[in-house]
Amino acid sequence: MKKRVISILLAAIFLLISTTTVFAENNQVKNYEGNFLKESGPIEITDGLRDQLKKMREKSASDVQPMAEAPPLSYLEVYAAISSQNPTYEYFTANQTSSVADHGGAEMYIVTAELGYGFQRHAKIANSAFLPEVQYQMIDLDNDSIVDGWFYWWDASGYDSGLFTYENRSANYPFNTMFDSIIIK
Ligand SMILES: [Ca+2]
Ligand SMILES: [Ca+2]
Repeated sequence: MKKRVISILLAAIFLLISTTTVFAENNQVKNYEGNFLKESGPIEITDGLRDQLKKMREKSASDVQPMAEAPPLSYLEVYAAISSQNPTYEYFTANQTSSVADHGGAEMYIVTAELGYGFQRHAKIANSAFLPEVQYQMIDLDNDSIVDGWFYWWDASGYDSGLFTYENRSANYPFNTMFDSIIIK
């Protein structure tokens, strides 16, 4: 009787562990519903971002991962901004602390880039409530259709300026949190 309880318990624990492990995904896209981002054209992977992501990936490749398990976050940055006032993407470098362009107007979206998989994404501007995520797009560095990282578009429409902050927490071990911020002028 006791043995049976233990084996049910073990099965339950196994199920819990196996269902909480996040696996790497194929080709993922979510499209924004409005016109503004569609009309503004696709976002680019700048040479700077590509170099940084490749460097990070080589570094983390030495940490052995179980097959197909989604890798934890190893890189995260505020990557670009676009707004009615500045309707082409302004790309930020990794160490930039403020936008160069003056953003704002009826619509404004801020794009974050990250390598690995997170599950607790929080973006804010000027101490706002959490901003809604309106679009995402996978980053596939080696064209094998397995997602390496993500762009997320955060809706900051209605704000004229302020400190934009973004953090995310890894979906798998070691569940690390990464953070970045930039001042939007
Ligand atoms: Ca890939
Ligand atoms: Ca502004």
